[in-house]
Amino acid sequence: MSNRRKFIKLSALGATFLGSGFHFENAFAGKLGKAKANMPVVISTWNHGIPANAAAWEVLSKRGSALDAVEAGVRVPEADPNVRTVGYGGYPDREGKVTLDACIMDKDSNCGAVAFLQHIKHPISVARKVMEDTPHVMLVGEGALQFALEKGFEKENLLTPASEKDWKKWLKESKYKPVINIENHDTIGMLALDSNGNLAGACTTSGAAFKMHGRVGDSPIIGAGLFVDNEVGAATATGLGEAVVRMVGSHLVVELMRQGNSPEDACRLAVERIIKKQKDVKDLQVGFIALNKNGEYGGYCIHKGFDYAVQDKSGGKLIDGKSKL
Ligand code: SD4
Repeated sequence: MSNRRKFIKLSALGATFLGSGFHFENAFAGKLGKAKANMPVVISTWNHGIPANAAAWEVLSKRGSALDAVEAGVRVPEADPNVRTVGYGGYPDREGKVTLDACIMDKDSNCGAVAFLQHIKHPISVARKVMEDTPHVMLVGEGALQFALEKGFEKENLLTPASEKDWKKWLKESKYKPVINIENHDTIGMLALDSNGNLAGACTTSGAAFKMHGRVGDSPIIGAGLFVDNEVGAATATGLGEAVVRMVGSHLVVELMRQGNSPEDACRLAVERIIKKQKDVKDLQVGFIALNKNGEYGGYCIHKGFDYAVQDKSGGKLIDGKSKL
């Protein structure tokens, strides 16, 4: 986490506006319809978003699509064994099995997801295949694996020695208690606006560390871990998935933007809704990031310590998410 601090931290209000304008038939449009859009732009959760955004930017800066950008972007932490909460090298469940969740959504509200998928390093690319090559939205477990193998993905062991060691250490006490802002809640959720003004998003995770075998969080659930509405904006979530699913968090954030709220306000209102409905948020962390059609972005979380990465024409930066508590 310490290298997060090495990056420039700026307020989300510092988003600049470049390029052409948009018009929308909703409160959001009323407020921002004539503003000039900041595009392309990509944002993603946590400091592993910095290299992920750089990969996405490779696509966006060549006028590539937001969809291609978010897939390319999140594949970076998926393949990195040092990112212990996404893809290869992710913490296993209580049985020592690495089970992955991911989803992707495009400008036309097409979406695809996989959950409880084992042995495949890039669940986001399988999710995209579900979206593009099947009539379904979500495949899980054995079925998702079978589908991935049919599509040519390679079966691999995703449990690295480091994660196995930590699991064995955990086994000694076998306590499952969600802990705030340590490496067991570091999903990558990524949102992009491309140079054609189109939005897409991707979300991928190994889920809560040492979770029950078979547990699925918010990250592969469209509306919870990720939501994109190309008329308005996009949002994605990180933190304790159960709390996000209960509020259908990312969909809520997008609807709050539709009502005219800025991305940061929409994230804050969604966080406040979660806090209101939970009895005790002492050990509960949830963070949202959001990007609207004008390229404005923001984030908000329950407890301090959540940050998100942004890349646009002005360069890359890491922003401290504002927090309620
Ligand atoms: C989950 N939301 O499985 C995921 C974990 C997470 O940052 O966000 N980590 O509940």
